[in-house]
Amino acid sequence: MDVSVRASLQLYRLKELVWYVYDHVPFYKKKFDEKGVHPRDIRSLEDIRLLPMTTKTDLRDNYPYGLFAVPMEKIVRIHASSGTTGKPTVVGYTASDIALWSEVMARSLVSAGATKHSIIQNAYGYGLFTGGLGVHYGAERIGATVIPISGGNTARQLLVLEDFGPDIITCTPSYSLYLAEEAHKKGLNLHKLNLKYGLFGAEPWSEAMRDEIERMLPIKAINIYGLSEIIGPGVACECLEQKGLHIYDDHFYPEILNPATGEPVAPGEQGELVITTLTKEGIPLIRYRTRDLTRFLVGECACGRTYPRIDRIMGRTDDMLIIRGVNVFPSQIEEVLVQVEEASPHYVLIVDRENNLDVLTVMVEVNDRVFSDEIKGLETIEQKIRHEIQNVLGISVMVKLVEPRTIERSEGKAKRIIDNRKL
Ligand code: ADP
Ligand code: K
Ligand code: ZN
Repeated sequence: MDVSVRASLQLYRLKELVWYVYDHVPFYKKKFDEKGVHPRDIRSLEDIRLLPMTTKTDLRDNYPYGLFAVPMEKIVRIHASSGTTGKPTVVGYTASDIALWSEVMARSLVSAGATKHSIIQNAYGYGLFTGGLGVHYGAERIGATVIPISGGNTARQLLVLEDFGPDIITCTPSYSLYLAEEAHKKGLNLHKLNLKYGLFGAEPWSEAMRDEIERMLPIKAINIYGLSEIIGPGVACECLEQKGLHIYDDHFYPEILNPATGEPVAPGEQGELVITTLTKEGIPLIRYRTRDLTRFLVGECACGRTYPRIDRIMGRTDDMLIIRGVNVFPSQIEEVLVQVEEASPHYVLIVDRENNLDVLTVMVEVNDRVFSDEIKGLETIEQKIRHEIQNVLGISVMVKLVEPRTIERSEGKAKRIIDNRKL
């Protein structure tokens, strides 16, 4: 679509949207009123800057369904991602939202090389996490064949890779490398397989990592981006040019703002990606702060698509860690620790990548009263903490107890994270 034609479509949709949230979401009516802005004030796309922003905290404060714009009878699906309180952020989809999601995932898959002849090994997790079902519906939408193998079970993944002949694999970038290494160990020649393309996302990765993946696997590695608050995967995706991610701005209107001032950055400069869902029904969001840092890439893409392009996500404005695709905030771990009697709130999170899989180690001081040389006692405490964290986050971690006052104290903001992963 011509950029100027799309601009009129966006404006039309934006106007509809502001009326829709004003009438259907009390939270937004209140926010608009407080800011002194009314739906009729939105006359141009630039007027979007008059609108209030929405944050993850707003979602959490209205947990679980407070920001839904429709009654539950219209919601056909719930997904969720983790949040700092240990409670997840909940999103709901109407039938038309599922159709929209399928559409943008179909676009993503096609731009990554898929056709109706493709066989797609979908190794994203199926469940509350949006990765699995997002790819699944997009693949069905284009008439491709989906193998819904979900995440994990590496031996079976390799068997399917070898025997079912998929030409596309979808998973986190780190898992693709892990699979490649395991295949190598088993003496499986990946270059003899039918694989051609990989669609990777849900965690940050770099050009260096892309080179590594493309060296280990006979594929083009394509970057896909999304977040459950906006829709899930399929907000933006690279094309085969591999020069930035096309963001589907007929549905997800992007702004890149200075996170401190909320003002737009200069063209091509890095800032926080803020997205307005132009067409979503279940939980429409106005100017949602993703906390993901990126920049617009200038110029046209050789593929001919006219969607704007964003650069790969370069970081976050908050301290969220992504461990094997799962979002983890240090505060979630802290909350577990304060409830364990023998643990102190002094801790450091160390993230490593071993065999291409993320390993999170929680190093925590025991409190004065309990430190003993008796290894057995310590092991029990470690196990207890490990178990509790697993319960809250749904991922396994390593726990290492250390003596009181051995973790460095800081005078300012505590340094809680040592991330040794080289992206
Ligand atoms: P989903 O359930 O769609 O993974 P989450 O809310 O769990 O959504 O996680 C979304 C976050 O994951 C994003 O805000 C971003 O930080 C990260 N993410 C997703 N895709 C990518 C990507 N391709 N590159 C870097 N980070 C990504
Ligand atoms: K994620
Ligand atoms: Zn392109």
